[in-house]
Amino acid sequence: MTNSEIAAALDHLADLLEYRGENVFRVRAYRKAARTVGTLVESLASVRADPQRALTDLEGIGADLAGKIEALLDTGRLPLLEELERQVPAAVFELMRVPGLGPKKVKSLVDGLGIDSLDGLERACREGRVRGVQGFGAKTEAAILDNIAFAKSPEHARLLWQDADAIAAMMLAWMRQCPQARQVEGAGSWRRGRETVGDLDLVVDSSESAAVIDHFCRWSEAAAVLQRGDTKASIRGPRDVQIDLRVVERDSFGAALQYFTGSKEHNVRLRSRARDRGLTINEYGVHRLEGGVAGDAAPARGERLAGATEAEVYEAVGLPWIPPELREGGDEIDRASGGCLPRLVELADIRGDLHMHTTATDGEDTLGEMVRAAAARGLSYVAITDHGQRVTMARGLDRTRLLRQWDEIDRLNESLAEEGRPPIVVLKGIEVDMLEKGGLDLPDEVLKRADWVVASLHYGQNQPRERITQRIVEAIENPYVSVIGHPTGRLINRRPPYDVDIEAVIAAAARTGTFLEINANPWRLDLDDRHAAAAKRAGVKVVISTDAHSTAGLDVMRCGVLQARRGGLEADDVVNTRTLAGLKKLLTRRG
Ligand code: DGT
Ligand code: CA
Ligand code: CA
Ligand code: ZN
Repeated sequence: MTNSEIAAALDHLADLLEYRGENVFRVRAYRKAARTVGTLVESLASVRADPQRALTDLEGIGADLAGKIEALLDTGRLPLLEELERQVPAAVFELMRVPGLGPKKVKSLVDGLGIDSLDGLERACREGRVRGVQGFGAKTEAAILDNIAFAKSPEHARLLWQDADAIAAMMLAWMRQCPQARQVEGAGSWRRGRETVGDLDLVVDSSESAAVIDHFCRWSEAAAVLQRGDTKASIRGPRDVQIDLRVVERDSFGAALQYFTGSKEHNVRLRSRARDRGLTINEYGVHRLEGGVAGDAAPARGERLAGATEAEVYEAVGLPWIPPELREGGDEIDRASGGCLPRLVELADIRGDLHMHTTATDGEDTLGEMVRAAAARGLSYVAITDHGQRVTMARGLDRTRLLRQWDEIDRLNESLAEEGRPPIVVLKGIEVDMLEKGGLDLPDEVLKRADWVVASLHYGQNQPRERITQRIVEAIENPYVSVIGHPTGRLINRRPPYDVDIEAVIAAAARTGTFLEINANPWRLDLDDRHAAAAKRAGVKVVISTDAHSTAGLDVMRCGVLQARRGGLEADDVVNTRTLAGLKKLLTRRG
């Protein structure tokens, strides 16, 4: 069994246990294990076969789960799962995949309407039968229809960038071990930092393409060789992702890297610019067009001008090198040509992280562990922003517990200042919830004592556009709110954004000096690149935050930085590139 099959089995087990109302911690343990297995790059079989390692070394895999995984590896079967499958209707699994349909709702639909498939549910919604079930209404019915359409769209089968990146890193390391490969680079949407990746593309510089292709196809994690030619090959890698390889000679490497990085739209525009200058550009290089310019039927290829590096390819058509994150076929060629390319923000510019959770609410690690992990990552300040009391599922903080946490932060800051130079400073924060009826879940007289307030909308996401927009604008206008967290609420591949007038949100943020978040969680990346660019145009400053729920969660900052770069953001546009003193100055300007 492959990792994805085992992850699916564990997820399925969690679904069935949840449907039967079993212990939530047990359900959560299976889900966590499914996530670990599903995002693991090497195969479980090879971890198990390695005498130096054990399945229980993997995060969230204890002895019981390791036993289940071994059973799956050995027999492809899991008795507990088979037993549960006999007891629970088959459609439950499919129905629980619809965003917003938890096990309780699915149970009501199955018991109430005898729904036995996704198509059956779609039909029942269209016929208006779902609104008659206890706990459902016309609005929920419409939302279910939207979400079925969303879940069915093929666009949502793409890998998250972070998951593709784990595979790309391993593949690149393998190919760099190939003695015949002089240069190895990843291209395509992975290199452009798109939020999801369809397949991985790889360009290798070598004069011995047969040896390079042999090496590529011999990769231990290749599940199958899909196609094999003289200078190109494709394999199916971990998590079923396709990997395309192209081998070129040294003097074409830059041209091939440029071509296979794309995007298609960017390349089309670049080609047309080349034609206008009597040049032709393809994956082998930039050449002069002999005796002709644009419009000629078949001009011959003349003198070669560039190809070894990307920089010289762009230079040959009169442009500076354009960062891959900007190559989406928007206005980047005009901006490059006018000398107006932004100096994009970099991970190294980031000095602080202003959104994270601890065990006080739904985080996995304590305040002290989170802060030390942030310091170890070189950050000079963090804000602790556990949930406010509305988020009952996460044991959100009421006033008393919050004030107690802030005392704990005072003591921590004192002991950190004694230990370290330069110390990391911990800001007293909170992630308040925008209530369904308007207002926030903690009073202003508490918020005004915070150093940093994130306001987010987690409940009532199906409300109409005006209502959602109004709730967010109201939060923006609260003088104690520093930033709006994940402003559209979308979860990539899982849940569409709530219906919000993002332009009105950006305008209100500009008017009041409130910041907007780029949530760096790879499922969120919210604001996205376009919204981030719009925020910049309106003069709104952006905060890139991890929203970490564990120390490992602090590492997603780079995903948020990538999204900011795609939006054309510079260090100055991003609040948490400031020193702590600079951040405080920005905040007082708001007050
Ligand atoms: P993906 O894989 O769907 O996430 O997106 P990409 O951008 O990686 O697309 P992919 O893998 O089909 O192709 C990689 C790059 O190769 C693409 O961005 C541009 C270039 N390319 C591929 N096919 C064509 C084509 O027919 N015309 C042009 N101009 N470029 C192409
Ligand atoms: Ca690709
Ligand atoms: Ca491809
Ligand atoms: Zn959060």
